[in-house]
Amino acid sequence: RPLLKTALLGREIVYIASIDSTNNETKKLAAAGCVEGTILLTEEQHGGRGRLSRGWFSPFGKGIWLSVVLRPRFLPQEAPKCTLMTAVAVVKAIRKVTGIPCGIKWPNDILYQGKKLVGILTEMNAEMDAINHVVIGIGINVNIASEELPPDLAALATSLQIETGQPVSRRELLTVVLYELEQAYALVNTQGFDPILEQWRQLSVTLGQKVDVIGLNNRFSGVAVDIDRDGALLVDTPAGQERVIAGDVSIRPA
Ligand code: BTX
Repeated sequence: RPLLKTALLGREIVYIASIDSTNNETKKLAAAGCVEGTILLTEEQHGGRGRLSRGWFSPFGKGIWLSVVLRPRFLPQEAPKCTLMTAVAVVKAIRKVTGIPCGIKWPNDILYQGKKLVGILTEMNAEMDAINHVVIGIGINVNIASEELPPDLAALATSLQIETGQPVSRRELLTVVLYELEQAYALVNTQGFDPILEQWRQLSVTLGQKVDVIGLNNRFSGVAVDIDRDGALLVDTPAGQERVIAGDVSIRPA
């Protein structure tokens, strides 16, 4: 694999042409003891998943639909920050390969001009105080044409091909994504999450924005001012500062 510039990520590569969800299959591999750094790639998902049982549109040959197995030594409560780490890595990779100045919408989306290019779904398996594995799912819309987007996504989603006006090499982008993710993971392992959180702030499109926060039972508006050390979003509202935890809310520009 001459193109890969990584030592850990991709040392085992599983390729399955068509699958329900790369995260589902990768969780099985991880539970069965696959090595850290195993990746699973597919051409299409017929049950691609987002957060909160939402779907992820994953048409054949048009994207990078990928899951990565990590076995980090940090505490289970730190695992959600793998999403932030991955977002930083993928933004850097897309900027390097395509020049598109995309940014991160807290917590798990990469947008360009308000439209979603990438989704990230981190799932963890832990026992007691130790992580067994983390599966990071990454969906990148690479060569989807605008007329191929389903009507409900037309206003919400975009792809690298739509934005650059030409096809983008999935092979090249994949190698840079894995390289950047390996760098980010190495940084976390040597220096903790603080440097990544700082990079995340620089690449965020959410901070400084007026947002509506929509939870299961509540809803409020405010200005997103920062993320804290746990990756929670801090929102200033007329009633004071709210701390918003990923997983149970959506946010949208107000
Ligand atoms: P999310 O819950 O933040 O976003 C899901 C929402 O995004 C959907 O409800 C829909 O509105 C919109 N959407 C669906 N498909 C697309 C698309 N292709 N492009 C842009 N917007 C879309 C985001 O969840 C996390 C998605 C992770 C996907 C990866 S792919 C590999 C791995 N396997 C798997 O099943 N999921 C992950």
